Amino acid sequence: MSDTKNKGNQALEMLDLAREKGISTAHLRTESMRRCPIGIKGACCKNCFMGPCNLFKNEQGVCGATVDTVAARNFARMIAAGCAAHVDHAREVVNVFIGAAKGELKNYKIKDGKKLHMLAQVYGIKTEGRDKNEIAVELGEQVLAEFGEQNGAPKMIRRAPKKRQQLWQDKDLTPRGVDREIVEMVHRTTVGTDQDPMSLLLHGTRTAIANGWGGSMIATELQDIMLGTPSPVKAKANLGVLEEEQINIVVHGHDPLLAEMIVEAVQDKELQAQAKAKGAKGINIAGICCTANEVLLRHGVPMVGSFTQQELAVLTGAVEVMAVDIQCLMQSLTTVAQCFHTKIITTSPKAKITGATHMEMDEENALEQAKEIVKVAIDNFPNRKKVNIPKGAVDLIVGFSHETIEYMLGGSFRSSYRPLNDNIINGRILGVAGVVGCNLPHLEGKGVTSDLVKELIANDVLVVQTGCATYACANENLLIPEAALKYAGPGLAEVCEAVGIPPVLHSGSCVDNSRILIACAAMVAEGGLGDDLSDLPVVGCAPEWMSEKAIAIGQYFVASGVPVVFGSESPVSNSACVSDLLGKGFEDITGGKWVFEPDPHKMAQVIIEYIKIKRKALGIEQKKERVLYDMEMRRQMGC
Ligand code: SF4
Ligand code: MSK
Repeated sequence: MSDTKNKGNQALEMLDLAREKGISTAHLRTESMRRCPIGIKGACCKNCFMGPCNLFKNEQGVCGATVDTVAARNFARMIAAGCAAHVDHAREVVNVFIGAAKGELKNYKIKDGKKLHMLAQVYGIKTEGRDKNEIAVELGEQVLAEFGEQNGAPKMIRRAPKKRQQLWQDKDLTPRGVDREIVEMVHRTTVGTDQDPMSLLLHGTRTAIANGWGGSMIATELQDIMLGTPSPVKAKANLGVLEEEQINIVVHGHDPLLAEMIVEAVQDKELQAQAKAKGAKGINIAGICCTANEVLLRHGVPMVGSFTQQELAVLTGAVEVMAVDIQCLMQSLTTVAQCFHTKIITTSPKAKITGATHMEMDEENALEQAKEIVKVAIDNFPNRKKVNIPKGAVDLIVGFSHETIEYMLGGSFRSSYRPLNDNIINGRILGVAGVVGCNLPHLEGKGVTSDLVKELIANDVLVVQTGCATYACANENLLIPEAALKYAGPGLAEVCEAVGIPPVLHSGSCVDNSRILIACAAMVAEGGLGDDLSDLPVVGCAPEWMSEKAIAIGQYFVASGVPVVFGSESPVSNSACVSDLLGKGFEDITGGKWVFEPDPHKMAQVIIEYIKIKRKALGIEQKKERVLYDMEMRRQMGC
């Protein structure tokens, strides 16, 4: 069983050490940082140099832009930036995918033929009698061209329910290529361009759809085809996964392409022997942030922590190398590393950090490069001084891709979402909440995410999880099947026990929120829960969001008809008009809406209330007795 001795306190333990040593971390900086009272409300505009203008104190900026325009513009720019991060990640994946299919990149292969064929169908690519690599080249090239599509819609949106596609068409929300929409979003928000708040937000919506049902979904699906579609795997999490007697390499960021190779490289016998020759008992690899999520759900590589643990991992003094790729990398990593022997290695030309060692990702020799990184770690081991690794790690089961959820709940006989839908209809499961997103340093150890999740599962809400929220819940032992018995309501506990799953299902990284969209579309297609995503008793939630990517994700859920509840403050609170548009305004257009609520108990109540409203609309508000299928009924279902 898990060692829960230090439950939730490992970060706090390390922070005491940071204070003692006088080392600055995000947690300590956030204590002394007075957040800008103007920016926090979405009231600061710096889109031209007549400003920056303070729209908290003034009704208009120098150019005449109103409080509402500035709030909408800031929000829309966050969407554009978040989408850009996901899409540029996707682009790298597609380029490697094409190279792998052409046989030019020897370390990457087309692995999941089933998923390849499914996507080929979405893109109208002929598969019969064709080699998988030939199909993959055509798919990759189509996808790449689609990013810049000037007129047509991304083909992935065909995976949304028909009614949703029609709604987007009717409301002029069907996007073009995602690059096209991001560029237009940035253009519209420049001084003196689009000044109507709803017009700005609607274009933000097109941009977000192009990302959620395009960029992010492409990253997820092509990564699965190349690296393997996840299935459940047991793993460990916490700072305690670092090994005192081994060489520790931590992978961090979002792009799994190089991290996959490092996972392979550490198995190399020669490198293992070299590690032993330096006095280490072996080589341990672990992850931080979403790169951690990627290697966790494909290989069970332990997770050191989330976004807020990155500096703390260095503070243990036990990390020989932290190899980072893109996104959510704290610049302070190199400053903290200066106090220890840790080498911070940047690997992307798009994410360099002053003071780090740069070893640029070389796709053609990725495994060789990964071995070089491992060698740096081995050579650095003798430089290690005193280590302070908190004791204990928690268990977790991860890897619930939408295919796995379908398989586990539907069974090997007939994989389908039918049993999930049935259990929602009969009331055992009240609804589903995607609890995703970041961690905030000032909320470290306060249990905001885990308290919210505990309240949801106690009310029979099945939770699906991605990103750094995973770590917060793993730390409270919520990602193990036993959590169902301890925390879940009787209906959810019964389902979890019957299937052998935790009440909190881990589905991957930030880009993998697209898995939740696909699962929702499959629930609609299965029948019995309405004919659009907005009919489902499903809610999205990011209790500790901080990244622009979270806003981009939130907007694609809202665009898809799914309401989202975000913690912390609203970034548009200076404008009652924009706050209304993001709430009631979008509810009228797409069926989704934004709610900002910092209190975890109130967040849970908002989610449960919304789920109950949807259940009532579906006519399933009363718990129904379970119907046991006899052979005839199974035959009728096509089993
Ligand atoms: Fe001020 Fe307008 Fe310039 Fe913004 S765009 S900084 S509101 S003058
Ligand atoms: S890493 S975007 S802190 S989830 Fe995806 Fe975590 Fe948020 Fe970065």
